[in-house]
Amino acid sequence: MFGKIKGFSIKDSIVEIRFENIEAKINIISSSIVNFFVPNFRNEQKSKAIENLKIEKYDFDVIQEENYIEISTKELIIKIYDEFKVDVYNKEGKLICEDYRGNREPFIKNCAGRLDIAAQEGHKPTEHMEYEVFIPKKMEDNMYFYGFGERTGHLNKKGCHYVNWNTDDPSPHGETYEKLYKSIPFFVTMKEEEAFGIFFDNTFEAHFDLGKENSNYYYFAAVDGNIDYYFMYGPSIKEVIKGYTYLTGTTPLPQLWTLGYQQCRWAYCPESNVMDIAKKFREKDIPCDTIYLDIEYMDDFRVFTWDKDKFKDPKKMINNLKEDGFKLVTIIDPGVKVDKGYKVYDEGLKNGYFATDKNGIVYTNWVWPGNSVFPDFMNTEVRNWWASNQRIMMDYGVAGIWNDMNEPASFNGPLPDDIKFDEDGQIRDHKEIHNVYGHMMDKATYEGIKNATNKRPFVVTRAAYSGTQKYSTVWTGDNQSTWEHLRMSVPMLMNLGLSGMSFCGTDVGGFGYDSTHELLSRWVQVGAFTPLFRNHTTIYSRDQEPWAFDKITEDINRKYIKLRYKLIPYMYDIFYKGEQDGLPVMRPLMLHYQNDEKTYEINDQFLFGENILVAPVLEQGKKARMVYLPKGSKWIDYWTKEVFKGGQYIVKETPLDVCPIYIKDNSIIPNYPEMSYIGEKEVDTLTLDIYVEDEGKFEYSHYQDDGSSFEYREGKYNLYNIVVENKDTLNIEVNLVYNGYDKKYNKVEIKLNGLSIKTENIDGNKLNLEINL
Ligand code: MIG
Repeated sequence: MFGKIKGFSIKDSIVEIRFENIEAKINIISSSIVNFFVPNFRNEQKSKAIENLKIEKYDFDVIQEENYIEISTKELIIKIYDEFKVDVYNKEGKLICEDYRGNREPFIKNCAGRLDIAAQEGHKPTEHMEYEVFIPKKMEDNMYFYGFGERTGHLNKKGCHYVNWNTDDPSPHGETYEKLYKSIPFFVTMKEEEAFGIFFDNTFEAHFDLGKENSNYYYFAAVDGNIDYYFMYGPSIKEVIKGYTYLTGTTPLPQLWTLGYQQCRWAYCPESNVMDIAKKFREKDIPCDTIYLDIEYMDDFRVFTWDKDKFKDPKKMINNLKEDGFKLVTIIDPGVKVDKGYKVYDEGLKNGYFATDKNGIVYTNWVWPGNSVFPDFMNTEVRNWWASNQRIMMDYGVAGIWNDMNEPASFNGPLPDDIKFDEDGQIRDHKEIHNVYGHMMDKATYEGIKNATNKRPFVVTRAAYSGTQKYSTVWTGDNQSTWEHLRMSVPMLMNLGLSGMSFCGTDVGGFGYDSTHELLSRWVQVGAFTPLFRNHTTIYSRDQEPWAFDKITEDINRKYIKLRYKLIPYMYDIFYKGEQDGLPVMRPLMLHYQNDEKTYEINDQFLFGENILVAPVLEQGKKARMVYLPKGSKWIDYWTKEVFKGGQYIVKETPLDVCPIYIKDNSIIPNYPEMSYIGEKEVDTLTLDIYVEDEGKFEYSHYQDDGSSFEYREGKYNLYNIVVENKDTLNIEVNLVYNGYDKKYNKVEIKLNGLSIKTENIDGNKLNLEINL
């Protein structure tokens, strides 16, 4: 297809390589991030995921050898051969990513000698799909694959095949599912501590085959579009994630209240039901910040309206909720009801804001409001209009918007490939924009809320593409109240986190089917550590609020929801750092222990930030579980304070109210006092829970701001540096090292291993506390 190399030229950061038949552009974004672009579909390179890409300096060399062109940066050597074959070496000259040069050899299905019958039934003896874009890389032994956004199955994706085509499939998502609601064309490959990432920025139906077709190669491919992919080097996975989020954006710091517990169901309705739920939380002393309204609050599912029979005075209701410390989040679907006289429909129709068929006639399909039309979110004017509609909800006092059905989902068969969208003057087919439809809706929603409130928008979305993390929190759609789905939620959320989606969660308790006392008890133990902590269930399922079962379940819910609130300042610190380095809240162990092979495939444990290891129970009736403690550190059992050496498997007994939690030795964890919701109490004491076993010195940086506005971006925040040195004396120093926000802590309280202390009662040790606020 490409032919032989003819020559090259350099323009700023781009090396243009002329092949016989086509030109390729290699953009050296940094010493470790390189974009490979071939305009085989369209000349323009217009990413939906990457906005405002900055290339700071051009620092690379290019030479032409006899049969290849070599580009070298400080970290990489890239060799480009005829037919656009690419090999990447690290600076020590080790080949780290090699193009596969052999033929495609799909796996064979035996078909038991029934070839003719098999063919009649639609089975092909070989599994083989043709693509317009097809990039195969050589598979090696001991390769691990992570990322790919929201996927069922396990942490390591080797041997699997996945498809990017945003899909709302209401049946129970099994391990074999190749596609779900989100399409994140990004993955990390690791071999012997050496990791790199690939971001394949193609919005068409894309495929990732990790050695399923043939164990000699893995590939990424798409049914159409350009060759457009980014290679980002590690060698640490952390660096890869940093590179990926440098391109597509990091998760911005959320409002503090969004980190509290959230209660949802399809659907709290009417108003009295909502108020009862709110009251119950306070009566039962179970912290909660947020209640959701699902589709039933709308007037016959017309978006941006209220059913005034069921909700007489939404503003008043929301105010009453506010007085009790609750925020309200409402659902919004993209489908606009076809209905003359309904403002949103009329406006959109008049201005040509809806997608059309190939003849220019407004396209309709069936969703919740019945016959509906689909806003053309590819168009800036339409996005601005949708953004301005957010104000309707914000004026009622709604605190956040939950975008559902934005794959887009449809009940009357899928949207045809050739439905037309107008990307600011350029017509695009549904086939091209399907996977970014939700992304663009989220972008509009984010902008609208930002304009209306000037606060950090809280948007929750079901569909997403790479880069959606800049605009929205994600949840994993319609899971089921089954142990299988609890088990899968852990690797699923870890891979979402590695894919830039730090603010993510699943429906705690499970959405479809009926939860049980034990399942909810275990699920809330995971939920307490997932960034988005929301209990949600479907319309005809059994109730699953924290009190919906027996007293034991209620007590367990209270215990873990309270633990969550205690850890919010620690989580907020992770979010603050994550906005800079792209690292997620919920992390697979290998992210921090890449030199410990035993961590590479741990599916049922995770790190909450760097310092807290969680090993939840994910099976019914399990009274004990094995826990792996990574090497290089000691670990302290959060409940018993027992100290363990790292690099070993231990067995932890797990009665129903115990989720195994281990704190890394040399940790400093800021805590909140008990509260029923964020903002209930002014927190003027900085409480630091310190874990220290051995002699040594360690530090921690703690962040503080107003918890809601964008002023932190203008420097209105505080940073505290905490230094602990344990020798003959335990020295703890707390220093305000950046002073930009006027509300500060005026006291420091120290806990050791979770226990409040006074300076005089530490056994045999002296505590020297120096505080400079
Ligand atoms: O077709 O709004 O995933 O959370 O409760 C179902 C009703 C539509 C799907 C969402 C779910 C929500 C439900 N929605």
